[in-house]
Amino acid sequence: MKKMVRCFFTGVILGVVLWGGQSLSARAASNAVDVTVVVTDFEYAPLDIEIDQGDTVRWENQNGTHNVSSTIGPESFRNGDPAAGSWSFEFTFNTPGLYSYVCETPGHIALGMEGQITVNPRFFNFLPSIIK
Ligand SMILES: [Cu+2]
Repeated sequence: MKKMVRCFFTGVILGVVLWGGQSLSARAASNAVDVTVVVTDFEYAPLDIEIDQGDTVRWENQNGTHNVSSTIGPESFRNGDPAAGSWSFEFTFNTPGLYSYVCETPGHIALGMEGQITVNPRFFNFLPSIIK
């Protein structure tokens, strides 16, 4: 009986892991934009965002000379030197954690161009739906 219970739980855990992995790879394949951040003089809107592991963020410059360059976080990203015009940049966050990024145009950090992204692990997101 003890062995059967252990076997059952091993099955449940294996199922959860396989399900999570499948959902992650399915999302990566679709590569859809989950959050769009508008870049203007002198802000990222929204400034602080919370997303799930595997989500893609898109930055769209609408006004001024700016860029996107990570300063803190498990993965780094940078779209190049600050530029004017209607550029856009996409990054997919596959590693959970807290990220910070800035605009490297001199003086823009002091004007508020420092954004934060919280990436939640996908496993913990669908765990409550199993318990329900
Ligand atoms: Cu800027």
